[in-house]
Amino acid sequence: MTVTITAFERSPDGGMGLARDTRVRWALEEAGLPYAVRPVSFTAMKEPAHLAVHPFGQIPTYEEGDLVLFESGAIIFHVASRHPGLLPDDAQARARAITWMFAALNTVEPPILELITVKFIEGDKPWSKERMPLIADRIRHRLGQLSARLGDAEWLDGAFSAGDLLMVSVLLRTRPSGILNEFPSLAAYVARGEARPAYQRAFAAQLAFNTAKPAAG
Ligand code: GTB
Repeated sequence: MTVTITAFERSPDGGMGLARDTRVRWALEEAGLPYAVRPVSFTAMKEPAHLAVHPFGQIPTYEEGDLVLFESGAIIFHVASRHPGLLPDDAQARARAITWMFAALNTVEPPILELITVKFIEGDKPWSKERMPLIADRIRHRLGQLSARLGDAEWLDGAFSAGDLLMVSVLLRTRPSGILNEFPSLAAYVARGEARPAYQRAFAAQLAFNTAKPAAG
């Protein structure tokens, strides 16, 4: 059955791969699942047709026959649950990999999102300059804990899993601030994720999508 995901018609990052369709593309590539991409403009995102697919008017979404999903974590869990390569077979290892998926989205990503919000959306507020270092320190605290747990392991818990896919995707968002490079073992962990052929294909696909010239006419 054909899988169709949605992505920004033009990502504001110009193809740096930071929008959340990249992590879904990556999971689909790891699973070896072909997919189509439906571009959605910022206007269309808030219109009834898209709101019927995504109640919060965002990307990414996932359609497979009559199954319609939103939330990148849920989409990746769905893909990982049905295709080999993203979740271990052993029940306990699988539960731990799923725990890392939640940790990436619920514990590591929130302060990173706060920094992005205060920088790009609330940057004109008088308090934003004062708030920024506080949030940056909160991120550093989390990354310090994560780095301590990772140690010199290749991945978070044995073989590469959807937990690593989400953690690497989340950590990538700290690179523009320079914070990622303050943690050399995490920077190397992210680089290992980026070096995976499936990530490379996903990144190249979103870059081509975001830099394609509009059709003439
Ligand atoms: N929890 C949801 C999920 O994980 O799927 C969050 C989805 C979400 O935030 N989607 C964003 C969106 O649709 C795109 S990814 N925003 C439009 C809106 O809310 O109106 C966030 C994002 C946006 C832009 C960049 N960028 O340009 O660098 C990076 C990430």
